[in-house]
Amino acid sequence: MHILVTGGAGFIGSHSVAALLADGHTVRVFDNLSSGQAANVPAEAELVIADITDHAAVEAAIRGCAATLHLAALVSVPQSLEQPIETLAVNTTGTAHLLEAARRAGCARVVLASTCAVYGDIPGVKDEQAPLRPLVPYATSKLMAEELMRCYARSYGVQAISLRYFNVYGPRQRADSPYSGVLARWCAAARAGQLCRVFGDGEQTRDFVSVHDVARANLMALTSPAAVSGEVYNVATGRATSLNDILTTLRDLVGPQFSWEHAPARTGDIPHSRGDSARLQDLGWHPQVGLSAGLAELVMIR
Ligand code: UD2
Repeated sequence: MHILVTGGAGFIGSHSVAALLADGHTVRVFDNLSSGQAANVPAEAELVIADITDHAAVEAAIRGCAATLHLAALVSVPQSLEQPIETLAVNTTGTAHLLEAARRAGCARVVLASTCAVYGDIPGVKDEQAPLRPLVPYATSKLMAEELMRCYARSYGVQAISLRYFNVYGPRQRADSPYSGVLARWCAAARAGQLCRVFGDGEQTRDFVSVHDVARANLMALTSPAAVSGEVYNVATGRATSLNDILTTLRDLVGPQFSWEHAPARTGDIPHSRGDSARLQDLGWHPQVGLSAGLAELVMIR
């Protein structure tokens, strides 16, 4: 297939593009390079530099594509609190531009990158039937994008599939912002011989899913005949790992020089997050990268 990947120059995007190329597809990347980098795009893929809110550019880029992986978004929770209008414009209206362009161009399938943030702080393991409690504009913007996906599935027959990623980590995740993912920050600190910082007591847990597994989930959602249009699927391992356990693993990997300090807990931090991905597993996806192997890869590279 010829596949459009919006946000394809970013962290999850570049791994997904590589997985699609390896599966024999041709890929066009659409990215404004606001957080992604042209160097992340494999030479075999075409790169269109444009903004997801530029309707004419989206329409031109989607022409001839049988499917689209829609990753272009503003992904920072704190930025969404400071800039809710921009977040809604890119994440929600951007998805509307993409879906409308898909409808007009006859692009049969769209896969949206959504987030576990739509569940907010509800307790327990989250499956797709769990109550939704978006607590920040980022989460609301993605929930509204999911609703647009359902709308285009029902009203226009676009095969629209949303994936709710849990905490994604892996190579090429940016570590240079205070709001970068915890594993990217800690592994960068470990490589540089610097102290890392633990917000709170470190007993909070997350469901960390490797970007390699996320790329395979994206490939499956784009190609599987069994993926149900209008549905959402969690992308999670089902395992909760505490930050303290990660610190122990990193010390084993790096040595006793790896050290950390504690800082006050982040306001609004969710204590525990764990996803049930049985629905995606029914399609044949299973997480393959264990956390210790994933951490070892992150500590070694770059
Ligand atoms: C993740 C997503 C966010 C949203 C949210 C939904 C990332 C990067 N962010 O936020 O977009 O989907 O889930 O619930 O995946 N921490 C430290 N030290 C650091 C950085 C973080 O202790 O240097 C802690 C932080 O307080 C939190 C945990 O590590 O308890 C994970 O933080 P995160 O920023 O990687 O991700 P999270 O779960 O807050």
